[in-house]
Amino acid sequence: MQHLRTTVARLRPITATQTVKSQSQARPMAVGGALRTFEPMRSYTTSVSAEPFMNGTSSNYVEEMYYAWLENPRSVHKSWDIIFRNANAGVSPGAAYQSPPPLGGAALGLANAQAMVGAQPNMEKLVEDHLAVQSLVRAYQVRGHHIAKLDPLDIGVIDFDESPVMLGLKKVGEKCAPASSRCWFYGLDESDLDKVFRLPTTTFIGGSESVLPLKEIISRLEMAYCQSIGVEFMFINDLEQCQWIRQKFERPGVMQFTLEEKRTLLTRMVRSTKFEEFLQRKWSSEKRFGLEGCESLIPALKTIIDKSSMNGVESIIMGMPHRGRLNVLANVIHKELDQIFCQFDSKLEAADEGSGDVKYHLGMWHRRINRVTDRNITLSLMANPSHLEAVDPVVQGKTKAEQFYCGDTEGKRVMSILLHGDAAFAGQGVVYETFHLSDLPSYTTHGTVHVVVNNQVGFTTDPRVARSSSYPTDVAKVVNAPIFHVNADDPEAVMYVCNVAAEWRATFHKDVVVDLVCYRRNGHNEMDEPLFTQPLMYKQIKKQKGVLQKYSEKLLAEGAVSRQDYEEEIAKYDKICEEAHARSKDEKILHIKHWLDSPWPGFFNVDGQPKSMTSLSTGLPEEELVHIGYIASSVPVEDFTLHRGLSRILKGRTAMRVCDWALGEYMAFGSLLKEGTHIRLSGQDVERGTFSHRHHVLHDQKIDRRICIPMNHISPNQAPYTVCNSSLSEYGVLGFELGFAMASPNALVLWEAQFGDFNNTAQCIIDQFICPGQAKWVRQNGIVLLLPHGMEGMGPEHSSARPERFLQMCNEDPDTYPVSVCEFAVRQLYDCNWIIVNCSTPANYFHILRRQILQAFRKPLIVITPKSLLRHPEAKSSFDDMLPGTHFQRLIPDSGPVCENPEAVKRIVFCTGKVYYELTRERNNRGNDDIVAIARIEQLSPFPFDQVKVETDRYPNADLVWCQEEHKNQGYYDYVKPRLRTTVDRTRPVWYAGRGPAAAPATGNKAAHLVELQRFLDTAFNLDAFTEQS
Ligand SMILES: Cc1ncc(C[n+]2csc(CCOP(=O)(O)OP(=O)(O)O)c2C)c(N)n1
Ligand SMILES: [Mg+2]
Repeated sequence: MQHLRTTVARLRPITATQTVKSQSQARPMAVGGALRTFEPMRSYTTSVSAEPFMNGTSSNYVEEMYYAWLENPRSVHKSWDIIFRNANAGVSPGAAYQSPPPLGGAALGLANAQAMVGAQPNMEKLVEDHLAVQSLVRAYQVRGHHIAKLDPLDIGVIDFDESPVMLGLKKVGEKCAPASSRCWFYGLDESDLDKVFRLPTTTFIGGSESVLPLKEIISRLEMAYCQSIGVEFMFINDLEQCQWIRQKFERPGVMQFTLEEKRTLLTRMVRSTKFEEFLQRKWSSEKRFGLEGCESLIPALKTIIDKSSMNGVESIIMGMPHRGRLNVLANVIHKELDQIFCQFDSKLEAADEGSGDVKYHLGMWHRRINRVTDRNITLSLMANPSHLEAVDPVVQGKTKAEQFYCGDTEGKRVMSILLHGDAAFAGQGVVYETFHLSDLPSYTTHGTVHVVVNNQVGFTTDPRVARSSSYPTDVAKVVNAPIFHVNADDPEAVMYVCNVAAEWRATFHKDVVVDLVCYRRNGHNEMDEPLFTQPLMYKQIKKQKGVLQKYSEKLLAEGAVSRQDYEEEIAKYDKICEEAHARSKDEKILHIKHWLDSPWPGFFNVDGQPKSMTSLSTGLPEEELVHIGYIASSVPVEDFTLHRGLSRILKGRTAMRVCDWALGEYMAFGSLLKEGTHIRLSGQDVERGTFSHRHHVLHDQKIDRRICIPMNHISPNQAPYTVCNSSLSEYGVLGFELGFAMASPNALVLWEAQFGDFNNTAQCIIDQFICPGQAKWVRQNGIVLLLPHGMEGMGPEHSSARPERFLQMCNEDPDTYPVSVCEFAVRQLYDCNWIIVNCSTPANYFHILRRQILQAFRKPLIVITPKSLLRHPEAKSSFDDMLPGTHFQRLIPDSGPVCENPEAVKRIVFCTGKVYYELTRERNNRGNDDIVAIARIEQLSPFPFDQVKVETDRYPNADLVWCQEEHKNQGYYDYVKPRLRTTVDRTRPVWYAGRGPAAAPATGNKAAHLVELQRFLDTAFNLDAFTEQS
């Protein structure tokens, strides 16, 4: 009794500001198990609303009853039946009430009930008490998790009583409720405990009963909401979903398991626990980020997988951090144990190219039979860097791609599971960015199951200083994901919530979070001393019985397993580990290829090599260019009202045999689509294009949301074109597209930054995945980054894609002239970690996009794209430059008057990108186009040493200048200079014409910008500029 009292006192009603329910929403409700939709709350008429007790607070409750009564008069208590009948019959306000029949007693005859009597004095009390019960039910549903027994250590890092909300309530409570425990906040007291109350339709605790004594109501609510599971869901703004969750946790007897289920659970706990023990025994001084303290993670994941497989899922893509990763690989994905164990042998020789990665970062792909469902299931665990949570959007992108390629438009066959640490889940912004992709049409994966290993510590940091939210999972509320907190020391409760989570995902196709509240038995890794920083917590942990021990004792006591069976199970697994360990000693070579998370069947030859290493023409027949040009300039649907300005733009695309930038891109995309390559272009405002040049999605000016994508009307058998404006995120969206590109080599996946400057908020994806991905994890990736760049007086944040950073991360040696081999250019591409280009013509842009797909291997492609060149009258290409036989030009030499007498040329200015047009304009102004040559390096990385050498040899008397519009410490100078020097064998100096060094990428002052421009152009053409320095 004392316990009940305290509990109820702590569950006082929420304040008005906490009430989130919209009164005007349509209210679907479950009655008799079936879901119905009711009229909006306020739409009922009648005399019922005129009854005196229908004041603000009671009206909700009465309304619910009224609607239930309208559906079925027998579903409400007799007294209410009479009131509603009388009120509906037009009885005057206050006169509809009749004295109620005894609860549970014989029903009052209807005829009897027709006789009306005046309002009784206990009427108000009856309504109040029912209201109080309703509030009580709601309080448990909203805040039962505050007092659930979630923490195995019982150290209570979350103190709800001290949180502002609860303090406020306490004050309210103190005012209303005197210290005496007799008067409870809701106006009920001990004398009410045996009274019977009708249950509101928003609870399922009654099972088949619709009335219960108060005592039983409280006890059942405590069973549902205050044991090992804490359910956070009342913020969800969908009544059907709330009702679904309520019935999952409230129905009496939901938490019962069969003997077989319990034994399977015990076996899984044995494997999870004994795996870590085995590693600890064999390699006690190796870091493995063990799972001790959260061993129930393994049965948790297996339950989610079993249930999802039962619901038709065939492929699951998982992402996870370090904690328990080896255990997941062994016991969930079923990686061969000897392959895991041999990773602990540092003397193993790596058999693959690349630098590899530590064992707890590698990925894995495995198709197997799910033993519970007897169905095939493919599991992949994505390789990831140390950077916590960075893999989240990558997993989502790969999941989306797999769904896309198998036509799974609702996520019924492919799904993702993401694992998180408590500190990282709360702290890393990419978690939020990833959640925000979850319901967007072109990014949704139709629900992810998130599992948090909430060991209540992050490395050495206490949650009380690591986050401002109560739970580490609060971020999930932003997408209305239900959150199931569960004490990980109660494996049955863990299994139950995981089942519900998987069912939730299968039913609503929305995200859901399982928060495994656990502890970390060792330090952050096995070498760390946790007592330095968490002394009290670890004193408690040292006393803590292991979860396997606790659970096995429970099952032994219940008689669910015998001691002999249990011990045999342990011995069996130990033998499996020992045998695998013996086998692992025979491994001499480490094959990182065995750790691939995304196989590309058929793309490489049997030896894993590209099927071709020859360079191909990327040109197109004239008629194809004409056809695509026609599509690009037309609206292929009837009765479509196009914006007049746009009509003009499209018409401009029909100009004779000439492409501007947008049309060059159109030609590349259109032809690849026609050839069967799926294209996905994603990023902020990419549909129109930041600079209003692309217009791949046309909008009907008269009909809301009527759009047309002409690119999808190129040819009947073409591949689909996906062009999608993304959320305003770089980290999340670039990660997503990288994951999409990982799933298949047969798609051109492009991410465009709004301005190249913003790519640095996705730096982690660039640094950790795109640049070194192949070296670390063997898997190639052909993602394309389009980064608008150029110094145009737009200020420091709209000028630079930071090419210097990309260039600095190239794996090429600047000081060694590469050996000349057959197909040198292709070989170079094959060996590089990424390709960086800055095209100066639409034709070259067209070729590089096509080359990206037509070459027989995949490398990330970074394209520094222009802004002003999009409309520059000279930045146009003739169809002649795009016909069969033409290809991407790594370097565009000067083809003007300098060619007539190269010996007379005094200077060769090398440059890249848009500055070429500024240089030629200046040269024309000066009229020295016979003595200064200008060569454009279009492919910066790999550096076209061979072609640069042709140029330097062609002009033997010219001095060499590198000209760039960027500041000296930025742009390309530091990258190009040593390569130019290597090309000429350091026989000639390389001079610099460009802006001086600076901290910011560009000035914010337009006039200063122009002065700077003129100054470096002067230097570039002043033949005496460097005489003093030479
Ligand atoms: C982005 C990032 N910042 C910092 C780190 C360094 N680091 C590694 S583990 C860790 C603590 C993680 O805590 P939590 O997420 O709770 O996982 P746990 O180790 O407790 O399982 C930190 C800070 C990292 N790996 N990634
Ligand atoms: Mg932690």
